[in-house]
Amino acid sequence: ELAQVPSEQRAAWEKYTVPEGNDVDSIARSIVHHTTTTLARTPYNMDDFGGYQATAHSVRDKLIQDWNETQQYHTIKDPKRVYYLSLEFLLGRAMDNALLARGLKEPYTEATKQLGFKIEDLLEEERDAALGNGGLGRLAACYMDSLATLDYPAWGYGLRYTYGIFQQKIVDGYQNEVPDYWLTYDNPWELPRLDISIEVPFYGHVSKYSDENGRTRHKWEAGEIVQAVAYDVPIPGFDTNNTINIRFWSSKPRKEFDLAYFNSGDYNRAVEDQKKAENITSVLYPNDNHMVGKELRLKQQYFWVCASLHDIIRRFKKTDRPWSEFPDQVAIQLNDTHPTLAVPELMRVLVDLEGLEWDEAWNITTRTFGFTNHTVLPEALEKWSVPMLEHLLPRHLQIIFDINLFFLQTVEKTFPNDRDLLATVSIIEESQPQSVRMAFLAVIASHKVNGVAALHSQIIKDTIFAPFIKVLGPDRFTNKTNGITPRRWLHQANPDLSNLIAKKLGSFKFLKELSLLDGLSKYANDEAFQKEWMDIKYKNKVRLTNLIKERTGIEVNPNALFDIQVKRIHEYKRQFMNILGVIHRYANLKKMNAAQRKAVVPRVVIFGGKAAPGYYIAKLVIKLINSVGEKVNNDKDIGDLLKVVFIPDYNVSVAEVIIPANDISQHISTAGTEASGTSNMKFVLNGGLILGTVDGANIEIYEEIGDDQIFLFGARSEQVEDLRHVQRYRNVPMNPELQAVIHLIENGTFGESHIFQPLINTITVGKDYYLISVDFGSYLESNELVDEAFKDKKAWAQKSILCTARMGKFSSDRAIKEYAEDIWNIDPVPVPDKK
Ligand code: F55
Repeated sequence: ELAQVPSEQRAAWEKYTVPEGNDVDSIARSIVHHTTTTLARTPYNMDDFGGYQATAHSVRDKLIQDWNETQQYHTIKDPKRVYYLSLEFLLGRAMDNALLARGLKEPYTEATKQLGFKIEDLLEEERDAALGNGGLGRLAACYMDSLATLDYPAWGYGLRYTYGIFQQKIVDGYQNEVPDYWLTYDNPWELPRLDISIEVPFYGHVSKYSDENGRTRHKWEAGEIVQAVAYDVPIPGFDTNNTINIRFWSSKPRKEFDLAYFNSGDYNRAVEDQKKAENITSVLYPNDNHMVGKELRLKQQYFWVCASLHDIIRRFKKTDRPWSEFPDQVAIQLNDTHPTLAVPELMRVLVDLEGLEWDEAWNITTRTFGFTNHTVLPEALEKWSVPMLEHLLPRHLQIIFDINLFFLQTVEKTFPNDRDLLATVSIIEESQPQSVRMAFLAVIASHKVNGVAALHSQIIKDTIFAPFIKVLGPDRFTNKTNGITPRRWLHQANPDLSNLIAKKLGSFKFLKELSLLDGLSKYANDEAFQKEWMDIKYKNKVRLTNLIKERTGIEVNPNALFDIQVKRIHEYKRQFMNILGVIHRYANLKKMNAAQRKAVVPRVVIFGGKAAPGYYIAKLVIKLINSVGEKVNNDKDIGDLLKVVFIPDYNVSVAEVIIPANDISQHISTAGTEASGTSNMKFVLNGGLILGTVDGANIEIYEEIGDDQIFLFGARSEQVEDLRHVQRYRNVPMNPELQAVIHLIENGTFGESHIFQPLINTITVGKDYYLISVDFGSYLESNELVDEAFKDKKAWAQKSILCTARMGKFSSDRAIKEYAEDIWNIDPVPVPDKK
């Protein structure tokens, strides 16, 4: 279907296809070229930002070439591909990652130096691509890196939000949100594909007709059509040619002028409607683990799913295979329930548009989809109101009801007369109004459903999906423990440590085979190596010290124990318990005499993270942290013994500075609430210990690194239900240390106490849903063990080395291979070198 270059001109194309060199000269030439042409600037009018832009365009050129080769090769080979559908991709910066992936960091460093720049300064000019909330979006980014690096033929599909996650400013201790208008100065990492556009219908009604075989068919006549335009972002594999694609859709008004408005002369109305179309991809919803039932969000989901599915189908159709082979060519992974409308959409395409029988269509659908669940928190489980769905997507609602009907019929056959069972597994919740349980739809339509850590995968089988084990059998459910990419989270974020490891192990192979890190274990006790190791840790702590000074004005001592909790602010993650523990520590210090203080391990407690703009309690936690910091940090009596820091605007690029500087990090969710956690893996990979609960991936990290490297405390997930009951209905006296801490807040030690009353009420007024008062005692004990352990510098260095050495399991490469083999059934397709 591609228009070919006529044979007479082909020689010319070959002749002028001169590959650009990767030597310093060619690179400098391309940077200057982009300066004068792409940017229309001159050497007399350059700054670091211009330097970054020109360099980025030069790197982009290289990625585009690899990307082209990859896509052409895949088109010829036509292997089964995986499509990762995610509403969030939290990619962070691209330039350093691309340079390291392509082995071009050195010549680019030299070339930019010759032009008068420092590469570190240029890298700092790049804005984060922040199209995600937290763990779920960053996981998608790590998975794309692994898919590319392991040579899989894979695509990501997402939305090109005009506004990513908001920027957090701290004003008077409170969080303020500033819109993240990230595309202001153009984005060199995307390729606009204005030729690839898909029409997405909304609203309207469904009509019935008889086809030539007398069969009843359905036709959806849309009331509104919006255009989806593709923007492609290349994802380079590390040390391989494979360069895969994330296709981000942007909504635009339809090219065709709406004749109805034109004819009625209602120009203003026409312009209004065009703006509404662009609105669909305006903004990322800033809630993590919380669903909001807004129509615009539902529109985003269908817009994205419809465009993506039609793109996938268009690619499949190029090879003229029968529909029965669709699942042999296409695997689609649903990243949480957000893309679940892909299920009724695929059914609609197959049954309404392609004329397949329902049963065959359903067979194709279930063989195509896999579904990853990321949470059991009830408020995060997506439910869409039936009337809203009916209005926006009338045909999809009918299909969902049909899927439910046929499913309940099979259940009824195996378990006759069990009305309760039918009601529990029904996709439709009989609420007022009715609603669609998206997770149930995703479970029923997928051949595999996975949780993201061993405990979490067990919990979903025991709780939210328990009845489906009975109905569908146990084989549909599986575990895929999360992973992180060692390229970004070790090599890029902590280059000194990566280099030291390579020196010790003899190569950088560990970056693609992380279990090789195990080779460090035998040096864990080697004093010379310990010194090199801890010198790097110290340097990283100095780097963070500088960032803290720059962003908060607070001066901290890099010799202190750096204790870090950075993640979205949420009650279940219990940052509140952390700051209550800090207050306890402060009160203890105040009571000590000089001799006692001498024995204290100085600690810097570091927080970071965004609260959802509408999450009142989470925002109060931020205020409390800042108020405690204000008091403690300015207490002359305390000095370096305790500092409390809230780093504003936590994001991927800040994480790259924070994580390598950790001595210990906190992952202290109420047992059973944090599905996995992934920052825990990043911290340990960078030689940090963990203070954590027996939750999510902490458990598997413990199994790998051993109990000398991790401080676990608190109630176990099996106990949580009973404990909640006891908290609620029995008159349990509060832990006296916690009582004392609350008293300090209430008596105004940290400023006006009435501000914090609603926060205090969450643990005092008969509920304490997240069991802070239950775990507080063991939390304080574990904190003391941490202090003790840190006093023995040699033992600590050994622990730090063993942490890194034993993290092999948590590479996203391991996770992706498991997905590829157990769920997607896809093979690597290595792209050969250019001739
Ligand atoms: C965003 C929007 C909605 Cl509607 C629901 C959830 C989210 C979201 O951001 N979830 C999220 O980040 N979940 C996290 O996923 C991680 C990757 O699997 C887990 O490690 C983490 O435990 C989980 O909370």
